[in-house]
Amino acid sequence: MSDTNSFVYRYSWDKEDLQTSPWEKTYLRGPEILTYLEQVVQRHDLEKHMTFNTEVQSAKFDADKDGLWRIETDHGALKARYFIAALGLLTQPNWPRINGLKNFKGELYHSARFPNDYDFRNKKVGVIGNGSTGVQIITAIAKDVGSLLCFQRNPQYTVPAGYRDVSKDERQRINENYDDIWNQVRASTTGMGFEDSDVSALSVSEEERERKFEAAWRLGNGVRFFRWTFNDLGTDEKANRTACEFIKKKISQIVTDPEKARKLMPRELYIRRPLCDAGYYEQFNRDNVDIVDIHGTPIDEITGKGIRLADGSFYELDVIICATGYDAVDGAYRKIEIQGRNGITLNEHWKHGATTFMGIAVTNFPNLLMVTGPQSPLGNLPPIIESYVEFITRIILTAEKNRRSRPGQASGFIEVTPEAEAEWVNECDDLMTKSIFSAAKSSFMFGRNVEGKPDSTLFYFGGLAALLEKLNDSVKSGYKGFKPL
Ligand code: NA7
Repeated sequence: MSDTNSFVYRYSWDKEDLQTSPWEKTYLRGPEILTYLEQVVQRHDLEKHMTFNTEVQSAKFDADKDGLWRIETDHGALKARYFIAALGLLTQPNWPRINGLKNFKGELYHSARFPNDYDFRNKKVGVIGNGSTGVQIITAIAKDVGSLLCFQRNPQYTVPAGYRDVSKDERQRINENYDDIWNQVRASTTGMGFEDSDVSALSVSEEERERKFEAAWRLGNGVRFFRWTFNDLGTDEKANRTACEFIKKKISQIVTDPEKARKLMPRELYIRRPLCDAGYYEQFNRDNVDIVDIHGTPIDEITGKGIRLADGSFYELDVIICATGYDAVDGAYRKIEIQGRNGITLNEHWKHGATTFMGIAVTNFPNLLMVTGPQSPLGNLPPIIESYVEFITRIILTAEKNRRSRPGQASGFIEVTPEAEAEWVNECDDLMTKSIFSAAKSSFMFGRNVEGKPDSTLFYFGGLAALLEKLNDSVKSGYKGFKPL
């Protein structure tokens, strides 16, 4: 389930579709999102532009011959002037590196490749991981499994999602105010359809703080809990701790077994991607659900029959689900051999961490344009994607116009300057330093969840509104940051 309100988890440019599509709940589930996308494709006759089941293996820029990209796929090669990569932030599964994983004789799944049909009734199921996905999976399957063991390294904070029906009145109000809603989305940090607070958690009384947190808890949504309540949970440790204490109190109120409650108590600050759920903590009141704390006692080995911890304890299982996340952000780019000027590869350019200019372009990779590449904002992706697509469309149209007006001359490229990229990287680092997120030890926001990956700032913490301003400034100034087109 997406945790963006369903009325803004969609493209903004088809108003008729916005007003007539049959969304009934506050959030969309996976199959509904797929149906929506299929309908967009049908409605706008897009399938003729698409080729499925084709994997790009390499893309090489040929500066010497014709300045085109040569793209090799498992179904043959092609040439292109512009290489637009929209590979997704969360597409490359991160399998845990655990001895013997492949030896497991039962059912083994990764959450990113989950089967459509499964039957876990009467089975002993183990889930490794308790981020957004682990929390959702545990909540969804707990009631339908024989037993469920949650192998948990770092418990996280999660709040109710607020999944419920959208009333007729609400729907009407939304339909009547679409323009204002999207204007607000584009003027906000996360683009999720709610206002950010401008009040410090430390500027109000304890009672007022409780009241606000309680209101957010009832309303639902993790990101709203984090940003709509107070403006400094992400920047001030003391403010952040007030939210931690509120959620911890909820955990001890909800979870009846004190030992389970103790294991579920987060030890870190509230500095990961804010989670929400449809009754996660409640699941631990079931007799068939328990936590295996693997923080001090990591998994040593997976055998044919189950999971063995470093202290020798063994858990027999029929099913293991790895909800262990993604080689996020740059993972999918790194899998393709992408080669720019002078034979330099993207992996070489990103030796110390993935860097870009505004999440779009990389020095020495002319005409490679990324949609939500590394160092783009965190938040509601549809409006972020739209912002990039609009910018990329404009810059290509300008580049093409210029190219056609100079026949016979060497054509210009869309190519970012090293200075602009360095400036963007500094800004991303600077914003990250001002936040308290960087203390999260294994967060995918810095590539720390994948062994051997460089530790670097993979997101732009400035938000959607700031990105849009920068994109618009660049357009207005004749594409500041890029070499003359
Ligand atoms: P996340 O947020 O990266 O969470 C991965 C979870 O898996 C997290 O609890 C990790 O524990 C755990 N993990 C990863 N590797 C291991 C090993 N080797 N052993 C034990 N536990 C492990 O991925 P999600 O899929 O939940 O969410 C990613 C995004 O997808 C999310 O933000 C949404 O936007 C959609 P750790 O915390 O590192 O101790």
